[in-house]
Amino acid sequence: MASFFNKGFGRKRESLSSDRIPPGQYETYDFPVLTAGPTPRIPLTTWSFALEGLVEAPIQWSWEQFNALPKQSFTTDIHCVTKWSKLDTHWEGVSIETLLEHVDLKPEVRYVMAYSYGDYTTNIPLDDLRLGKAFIGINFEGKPLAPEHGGPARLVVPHLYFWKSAKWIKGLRFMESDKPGFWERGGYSMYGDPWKEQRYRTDD
Ligand SMILES: Nc1nc2c(c(=O)[nH]1)N[C@H]1C(S)=C(S)[C@@H](COP(=O)(O)O)O[C@H]1N2
Ligand SMILES: [Mo]
Repeated sequence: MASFFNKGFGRKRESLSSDRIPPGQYETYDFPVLTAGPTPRIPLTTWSFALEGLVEAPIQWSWEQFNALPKQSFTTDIHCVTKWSKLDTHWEGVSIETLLEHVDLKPEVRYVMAYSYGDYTTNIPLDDLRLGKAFIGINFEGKPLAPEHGGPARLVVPHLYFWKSAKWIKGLRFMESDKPGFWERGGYSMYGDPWKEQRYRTDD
């Protein structure tokens, strides 16, 4: 009887976690670092984060001001286009929805360009950042986010391939039409849905 239950339980757990691994991905337990170029070091005294582009009035926060915004905890799975997925990562940060309470977007806004210290950019549809789907992560697994993973702050958009989660985030630029960011100009998907395996532009 006991062994019957053990087997059943084991199988169930296995299928649960594999249901969360998109096609062509494998599960990893460490946290690989993937950066195009050197890791920027941003002193908190000069760090700032802006919302700009097609907004009635752009806004910029200092580190101190940003940290006074309401934070939330997020548990998410992340999927890198180089085929690793990591389940149940724990973050603390400020949801994009919370940030959007501070600006009036022009009605024509449909897309966002996330831009980083060190010149990395990535494009995301506005709707994919709203309703708690994305956040600016500042703590990871209970500690301040490490510089190689994008600390002091990175965008996290868990439902898209992880290249959309810009490390060392500096701001979001609101746009009317879609434009390719850094990897997208290099041939990666404009959208990057891991469940549809949208890795390259030819998969869109
Ligand atoms: N600023 C910046 N953000 C970035 C990148 C980068 O090179 N620069 N790489 C992207 C890619 S391809 C991935 S898979 C993830 C990797 O995040 P990690 O190094 O924390 O695993 O960050 C994304 N965000
Ligand atoms: Mo990636």
